[in-house]
Amino acid sequence: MDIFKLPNLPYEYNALEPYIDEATMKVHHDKHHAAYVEKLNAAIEGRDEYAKKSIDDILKNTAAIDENIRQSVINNGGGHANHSFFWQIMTPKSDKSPSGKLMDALNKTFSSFTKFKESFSQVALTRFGSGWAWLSLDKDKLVIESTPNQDTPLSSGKTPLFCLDVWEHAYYLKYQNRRADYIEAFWNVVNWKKIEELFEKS
Ligand code: MN3
Repeated sequence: MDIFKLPNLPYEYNALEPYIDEATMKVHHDKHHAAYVEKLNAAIEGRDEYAKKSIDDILKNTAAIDENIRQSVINNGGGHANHSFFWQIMTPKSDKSPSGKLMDALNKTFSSFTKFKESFSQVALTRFGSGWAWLSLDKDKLVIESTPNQDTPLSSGKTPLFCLDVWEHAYYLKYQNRRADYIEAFWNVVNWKKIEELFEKS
């Protein structure tokens, strides 16, 4: 039996047009994300102890994963966790900027929302090869970082608030090699309401 399941997108495939196109969303969710789930399930097959935890909880303590499947769980479990999270922090009804406590904290940490966007975009742009850009909480501090492959800030004890997939599969159909244009477009579909919720909960 499959322990982990591919979640549905919280909106239609074409909902993020024109910023993120329908064809990309289809292949990204139905093929790439689905493959991570399938390979994760294959890696943990017959190991019931992995059914008792969420994928996020498993990735918070990678040292506890059986050594012979550890890298597969980090890669494919990370792929499942990261994409599940990524779909949630986007919306066709973006407010374009946060408000309340999150806006205050971003202003305080990065001196302005514009500066925060610049720093995050720069980190996303300069991630070499495949990976992710993140805004996370490290204890009480907001931090921007990038991770290679499907690594997650959960594994270094942080709480992710927001992320951007910068693997080529996330943008190549529409933007080809223009990662900067994809990053610029992404700011139009950020689900700040969801991110504020996560921030206030943590
Ligand atoms: Mn991806």
